[in-house]
Amino acid sequence: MRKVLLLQMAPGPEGPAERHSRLWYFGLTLPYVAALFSRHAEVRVVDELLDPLPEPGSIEGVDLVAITVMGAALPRALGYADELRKRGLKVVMGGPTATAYSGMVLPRVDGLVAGDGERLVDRVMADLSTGSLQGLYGHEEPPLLDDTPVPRYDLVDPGRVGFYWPVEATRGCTVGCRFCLTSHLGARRQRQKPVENVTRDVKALKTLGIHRVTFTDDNPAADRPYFRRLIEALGQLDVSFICNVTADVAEDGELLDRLYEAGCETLSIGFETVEQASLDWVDKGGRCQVDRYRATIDGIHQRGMQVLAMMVVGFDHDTPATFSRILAFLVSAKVDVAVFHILTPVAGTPFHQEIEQAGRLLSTNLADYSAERAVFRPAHMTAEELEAGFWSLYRGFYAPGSIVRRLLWRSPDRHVGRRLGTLGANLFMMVQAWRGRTVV
Ligand code: B12
Repeated sequence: MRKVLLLQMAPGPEGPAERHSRLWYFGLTLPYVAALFSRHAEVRVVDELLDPLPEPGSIEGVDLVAITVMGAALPRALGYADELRKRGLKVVMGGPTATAYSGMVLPRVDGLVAGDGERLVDRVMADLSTGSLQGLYGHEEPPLLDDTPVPRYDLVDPGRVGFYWPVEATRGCTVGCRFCLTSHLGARRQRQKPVENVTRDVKALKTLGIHRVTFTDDNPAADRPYFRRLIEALGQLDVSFICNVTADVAEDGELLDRLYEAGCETLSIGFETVEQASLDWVDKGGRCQVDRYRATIDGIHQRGMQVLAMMVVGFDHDTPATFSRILAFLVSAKVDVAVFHILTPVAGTPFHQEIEQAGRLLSTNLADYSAERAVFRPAHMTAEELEAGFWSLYRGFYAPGSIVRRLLWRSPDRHVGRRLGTLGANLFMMVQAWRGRTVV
């Protein structure tokens, strides 16, 4: 049996990474890619967000090192790959970031898996056994997701992750936000796993004693009939779940009822901004209107679910006043949890092309592309003002007064345990914000 070492790299500059004792929100990539490789090999997994990577010189008895990277992790991943290859180890890399920056990655690995790992991992392993890794592995057409393995959840240490475990139903998004890689890599198409595969994965989690799941899907409701079938099936499984929807979907009262009945605890929504001009620029304005956000949030709360707002700052229509407008809106609407990002021009998106052509890029060092740094020149403020505004917004949202107004000054509901959990999450984020840390 071949042996594969599968690694997830932490973000940041080269050198030792900042590690977490626990990952409160973890992705599906490692357990899922491990399952793809497990069809051919014995797999060992190291997540650098949690544990140090093995010293390149100490790796023995491994046929292939497979690396997944996200965003700002790419420069460190390439440095590590160089060290491994100097010692004769074979390295393949994959994930959306490696795909978007394939020109940078390809010369420094033995194989780059561009796009989905399905089918391509089989080809990599076949070529590995004949000693003929091919460099670039890509799809002519993105594969169907009808034969997906159960993620290797058994490789995850429950003591080192949060309460919500990742599950995936769909891949790709049809909306086409100008800054988002998912839409553009996937050509604004969505592919779906059969609902039975999703329920099978949730049942696998239940056998491990996990009853709370979070969908990694960007937009699982893009195909409404599929989404309804999914919700109905989840409703039979007695689990609680979190999932993304677009703000317009969350205006559908009947759908909200079905979601609540099926066990949905929290809807995560990319509101992005409270400046309608910015939302129009994103290309989301056609379907989402800022003046309807408040009613959308109220509708979700009235049904006993919570709202996680995903916000972005740094649009060309944003000014220094935008930060306080966003904060005032989120606090008055009593949003339960929020995640903030600085707009980041990722290669492969229309936004990146515009910013590059306009000569507005301030940094091309991907280690800065963490969504906490201003890596391009904003239109109506300086880069320093954008970063300062981002931190003031983040700290303001998780300030004690804001937490009290959002979570405690409101009519009690019957989900006492859940409310306490959200309060705990807010207090944790308050500490993180003051320590200057965002990623969970
Ligand atoms: C969960 C998640 C996180 C978690 C990660 C927790 C963890 N590391 O365990 C957190 C919240 C920490 C996070 C942080 C960030 N994230 Co993130 N994240 C996601 C999310 C929602 C799900 C990832 C997932 O589990 N997908 C499901 C798995 C199965 O799919 P997959 O990872 O694509 O893997 C498939 C293929 O890509 C391939 N594959 C992947 N890796 C490998 C490796 C090998 C060897 C092979 C063969 C194949 C392969 O095979 C898989 C099966 O087909 C995605 C969006 C999405 N829907 O994918 C964004 C996403 C990956 N994140 C993104 C970004 C931008 C970030 C941040 C920079 C900004 C931010 N704050 O969100 C930070 C950066 C962190 C860093 N390392 O620098 C972008 C990446 C764009 C880019 N090129 O940079 C995405 C695509 C979101 C988006 N729409 O823009 N994220």
